Amino acid sequence: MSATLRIIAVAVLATSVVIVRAADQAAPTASLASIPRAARIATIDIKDFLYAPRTLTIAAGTTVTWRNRDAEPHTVRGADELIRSGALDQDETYSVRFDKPGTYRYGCSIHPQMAGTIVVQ
Ligand SMILES: [Cu+2]
Repeated sequence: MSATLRIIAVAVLATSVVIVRAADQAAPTASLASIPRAARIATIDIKDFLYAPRTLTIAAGTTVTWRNRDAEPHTVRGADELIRSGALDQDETYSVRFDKPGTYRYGCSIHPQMAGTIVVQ
């Protein structure tokens, strides 16, 4: 390969790397609408008798999973059947998919001081 060809080959390779990097960086700015429904997930930890985060804002279609990190059992109960877990022992989970926009308040039926809110946009 001549010196000129070698320089051209290196230039083409370098350009390819730049294009791939630009595509990678564009991904995080994708709008919510372009994310497949199946990919919309969120997690709430139950720890130290608190739901964390206490208020969670999500897009419609998101599945929320609560995980009990405490040794004590907890529940996740809303005003109706949509949010109605049984007692969750340590490391047990409970999931609900939220399809309708609105504000959903819930709490623990065992410990009335525990409260959380899901805002579905
Ligand atoms: Cu509880």
